[in-house]
Amino acid sequence: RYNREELIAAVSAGMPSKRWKHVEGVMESAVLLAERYGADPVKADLAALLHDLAKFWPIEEQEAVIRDNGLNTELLRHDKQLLHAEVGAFISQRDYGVEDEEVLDAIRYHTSGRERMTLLDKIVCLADYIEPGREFPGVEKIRELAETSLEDALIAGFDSTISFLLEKGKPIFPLTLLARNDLIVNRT
Ligand code: DGI
Ligand code: FE
Ligand code: FE
Ligand code: FE
Repeated sequence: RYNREELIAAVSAGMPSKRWKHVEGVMESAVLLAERYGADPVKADLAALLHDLAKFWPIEEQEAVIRDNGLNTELLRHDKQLLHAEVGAFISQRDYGVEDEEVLDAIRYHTSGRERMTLLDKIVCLADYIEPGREFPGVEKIRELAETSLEDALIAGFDSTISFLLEKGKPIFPLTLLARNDLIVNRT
């Protein structure tokens, strides 16, 4: 079992310092959101710490982890940017001993989202959009929404990703559409 300090050392060693800064920002934002919306801040911190651990692995290695361990091979036919989330969840369990399914799912779905996202899924996914170092058109509006509605902010986040993909003529992973639809339909 790794303690937090050891996880920080291991994860930060596996990525450029700029990406590590992003991870620190996601931890900070995820803990704030957990406190604001009644999730466990310790779980939010752990999921945030691990969420991008595989982001800078060579794509072939990410593909190999998915192929060799019976993970979701559907991902292999989609954008390579989606792989690191599935790989991150698997490595968190196998190599870092994380057994908490809530934490593993929050890592696994932090990029794509999914239908019926848990509170922790939403928090990690949103923190990834709004951490202090993030700069993209519309991020300020998403930060503002995050003050009052986790769901509205996350919908705005998915909207911005989907618009970006449309503009680039790229395919959209079905789970992202399902996640957005589900949040809208169940909006209170
Ligand atoms: O790993 P990060 O850069 O912190 O953020 P992320 O894990 O949310 O990855 C987002 C990237 O994934 C972004 O550049 C868009 C790309 N992407 C490609 N296809 C899809 C997608 N993101 C979503 N949500 N859905 C897609 O279909
Ligand atoms: Fe990511
Ligand atoms: Fe994301
Ligand atoms: Fe991230």
